[in-house]
Amino acid sequence: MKRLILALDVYERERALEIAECTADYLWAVKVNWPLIIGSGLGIITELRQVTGLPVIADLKLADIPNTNRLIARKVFDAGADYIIAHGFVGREGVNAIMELGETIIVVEMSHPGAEEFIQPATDKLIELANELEPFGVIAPATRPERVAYIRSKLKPGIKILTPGVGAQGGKAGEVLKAGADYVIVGRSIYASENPREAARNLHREIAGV
Ligand code: O7M
Repeated sequence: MKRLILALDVYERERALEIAECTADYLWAVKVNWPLIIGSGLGIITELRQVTGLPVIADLKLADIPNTNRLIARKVFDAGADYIIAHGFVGREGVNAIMELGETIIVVEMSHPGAEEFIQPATDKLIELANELEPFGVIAPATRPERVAYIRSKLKPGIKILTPGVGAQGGKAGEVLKAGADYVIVGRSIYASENPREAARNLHREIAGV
């Protein structure tokens, strides 16, 4: 089973397509964030799907009023995104507006040190929100496997846990999968390496051995 998601945080369309194509064999999905959408336009989502045949996750971390979330999400799903990532702290209506249009992933905790300031104190409530709305999945930090284990213990079975923070931010794929993650999200360790295909293959092998 493939459990690796490529975080394709480059600006340039051609570079993005090249990296996605050469790593696709080892991926479950490709995640696009603002850098690539700003650099290459929304059409990159359709192109990535065509080139890789894989699902595309639009990591916009939407955090607006329901109407604005809906307006953005409609265009992004129309462009071919299979999943959209949203913040839950704006309240259930904001998330619902996206979920009505397509598959959604809710951030319940983040991977960087600053996550301890505001988002970690809200994690329990964000887990409750996810359990109520039952999105496809939630985002949790690969940099803190013990928090992933905690989140897994509170989250309804069936809701997937996707974990960024492996590699460049210090998290280890094997550890976080053992802690209960379903997928690992990896950016720089793949796209900034000299040989992205080999980097993705090595991670794929590490994951397969868990
Ligand atoms: O492997 P990296 O550090 O180069 O990239 C990690 C990617 O995951 C990058 O696209 C970040 O925006 C994203 N991310 C985090 O690093 N930390 C988080 O807490 C949340 C995300 C994310 O994907 O949120 C949905």
